[in-house]
Amino acid sequence: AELDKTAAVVPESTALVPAPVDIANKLRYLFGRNGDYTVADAYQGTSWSVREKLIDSFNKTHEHWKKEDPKFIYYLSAEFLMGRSLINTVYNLGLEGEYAEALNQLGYEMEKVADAERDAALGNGGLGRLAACFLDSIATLDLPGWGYGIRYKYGMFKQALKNGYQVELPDIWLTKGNPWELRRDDVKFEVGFGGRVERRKQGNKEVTVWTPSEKVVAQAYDNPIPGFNTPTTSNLRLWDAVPLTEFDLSAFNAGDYDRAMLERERAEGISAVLYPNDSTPEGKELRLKQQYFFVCASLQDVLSRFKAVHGNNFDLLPEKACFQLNDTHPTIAVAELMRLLLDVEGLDWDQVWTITTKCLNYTNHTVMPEALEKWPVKVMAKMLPRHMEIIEVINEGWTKWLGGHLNDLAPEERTKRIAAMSIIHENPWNKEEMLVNMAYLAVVGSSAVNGVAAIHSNIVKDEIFNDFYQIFPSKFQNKTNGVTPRRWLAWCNPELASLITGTLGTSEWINDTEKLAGLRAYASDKAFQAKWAAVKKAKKAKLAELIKKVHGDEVNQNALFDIQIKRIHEYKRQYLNVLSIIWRYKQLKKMSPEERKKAVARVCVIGGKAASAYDMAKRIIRLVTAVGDVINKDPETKEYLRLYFLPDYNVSLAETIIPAAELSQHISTAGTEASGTSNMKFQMNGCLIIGTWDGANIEIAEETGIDNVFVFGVRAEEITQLRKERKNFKTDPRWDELMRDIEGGMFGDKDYFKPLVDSVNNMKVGNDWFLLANDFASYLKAQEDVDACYKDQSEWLRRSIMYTAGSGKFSSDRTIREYAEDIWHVTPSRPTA
Ligand code: NTF
Repeated sequence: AELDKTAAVVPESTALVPAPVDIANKLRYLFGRNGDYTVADAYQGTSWSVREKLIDSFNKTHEHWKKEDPKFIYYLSAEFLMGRSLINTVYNLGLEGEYAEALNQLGYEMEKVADAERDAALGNGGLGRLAACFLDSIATLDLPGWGYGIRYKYGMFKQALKNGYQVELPDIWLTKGNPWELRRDDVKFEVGFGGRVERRKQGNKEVTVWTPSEKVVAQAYDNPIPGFNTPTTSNLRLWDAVPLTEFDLSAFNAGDYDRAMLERERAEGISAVLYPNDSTPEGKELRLKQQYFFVCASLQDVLSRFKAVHGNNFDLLPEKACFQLNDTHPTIAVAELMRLLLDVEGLDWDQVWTITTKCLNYTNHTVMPEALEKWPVKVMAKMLPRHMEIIEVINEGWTKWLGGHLNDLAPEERTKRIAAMSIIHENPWNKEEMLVNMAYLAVVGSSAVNGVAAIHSNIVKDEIFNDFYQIFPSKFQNKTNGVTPRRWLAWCNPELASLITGTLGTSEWINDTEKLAGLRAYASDKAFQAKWAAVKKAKKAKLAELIKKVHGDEVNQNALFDIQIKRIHEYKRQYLNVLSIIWRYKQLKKMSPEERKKAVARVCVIGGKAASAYDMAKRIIRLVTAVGDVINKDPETKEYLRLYFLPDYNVSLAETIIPAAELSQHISTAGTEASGTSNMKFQMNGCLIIGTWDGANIEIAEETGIDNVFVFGVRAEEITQLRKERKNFKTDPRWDELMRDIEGGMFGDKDYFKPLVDSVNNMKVGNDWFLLANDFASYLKAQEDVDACYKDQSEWLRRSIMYTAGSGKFSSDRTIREYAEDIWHVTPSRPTA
């Protein structure tokens, strides 16, 4: 075996080959092309060339970290919504000049070439994109840290429209290979499921042996993550599920070819698809399998590296590694880390519990009660029998401890409280069934628990986990979300970035967004406003081009571009937006041509995917397209109002839409949107916000100046009472009129829209859970304020500049610094360039 290893000095990399030659070489030797390149070829050649620089930086960083052995943060997440990599990599590595020039020599433009890349869409929405922004900041801040997740073969479905209805198509994103990943054939771990658990005597010790009935292999793929303005390149390690043996040989020899192939399919099925649900978990067994699969492989991987350096000194583990659980999806890590240290390493329960709780932390991302994951005990006991045992023992200890801790409560009260806080509890809808509450397991098993915006963290403390908060107040924290200013301002809006850099006299704001505050001094400067407006105009022209491409329509580029892009969800209230658009349309229809000329023209864009099984959300999409069909064709009004649904909203589409937006809508029922992060991206790009007093909108308003934001609607504290008083609520006559219009078939599809009307209009039976009717009047008023402000372009531009100037807080660098200091206790470790 020794002979396999070379002792030779490895020569330095090929970094000195000029980029155009290198691109041509890649095309020649990887793809067999010699001239006559297509844009897609240019993308491939460029990416495979850039990849090598990326790997050089990746290797240097990891050699450095290996030598230094710093504490690492591991971000465990079922989703990473990375989007495209070429532009981000080239810019983060500072190679943009070199590669733009190289492509020019070959006859191509960087932007067009970059457009040939497919999005890596291994996430649903906010939670997955946040994870991607966090990786960018972790690398940029030189923090030793990796992401861990699943390499789904099919990411988020592609959304198409057929006659105005959503249809879902598979996202086959890997067909042309993926230059941004590196398969690690030497990094594989077995992951077991099912089977039985036995106690065996080993000397005078009793040991527990789990013999799974099914095993698969987790194969590692590394996705290097370049930091900006630093030599650090960190890593996102994704696991692919493959069969244990290439074929089940015994079955194959016995002539049972079908069974051998089934084995393969069963294994590959684990990492095949991303569940396309946002905010509501899918209680499918395969989902639990996916969760355990990536958690088990990731923990084994970390422990094996730890052991290679520190042997069995596991008390040191919390000083070398910590794990952030991105929502409850990776919560099985509590039981898995226990199992590995107890059964595989042979440590004692108390020691293992201390280590485990020191290493883990949990972030909650939603208050939707239906989103808190609960697995039937039966399912878990069958798939993960040893973990179920461990969770039972944890829960016994926990409830017993609670009994002692709560001994000043009256006995009845105490029993009730303990039952309410038990990790394992009855299903309230089916008394026969017991459930494992994954959020409670995460809270009990973690050192820190955090929400993602100030208001949300308060709801976490005061409502959803209040019982736990009373016992462990210091466990609960807030970490307001952020977004990377690289992708979401500097790279997606280079025109604005260069205006900012020119004005501030430095590009340091890209690493230190607080410097954007320097723009406040120019907010009322007419000459600066004119330059600011020119950038917005250019970006609007690009979006207009896209609308033309998708819908075939020319739009009025002087109109206000009014945008709502996010997952379609009742709590996000796209429906309320549509109602106000219909109202606007009806007002325009009543006006004389002269009056219309004075109205503010709007181009409204709505985009977002509906979970495939979310019927109401799909009806909302159809309502958008149906209303658009009527409005966009109306010769009287079409100069003044348009409504377009842009299909297949994803990261790269957001990169085109956000810089062009003038008004963006964040209108969730107060108390329902944990944070929102696109609001931060819009803010950075100088887009005004109309929104409720919810999620991060509140903090954005604080930073921007509350008078610069169009705030409307009831407050979170009022919601419970308003829901109780639902039956007595008197709707606005304008609302009633709109309900009659939709019900009466003004937009066709009467029957299809009936459930939508009923869902908000039948107050008698306690409908309209998200209180659209309550906020309707104040929303229309806020929209009038928007129009009035837009008529005063200088005031509008002043506000727009104030938004960007106030966005400093919402860089994910700030968020990650807070995690690093308050929760992870990891410090920067930068390799030399
Ligand atoms: C989302 N949660 C929230 O709905 C957003 O408000 C928030 O900005 C992001 O998380 C990121 O924190 C989810 O996607 C999930 F899955 F938890 F419902």
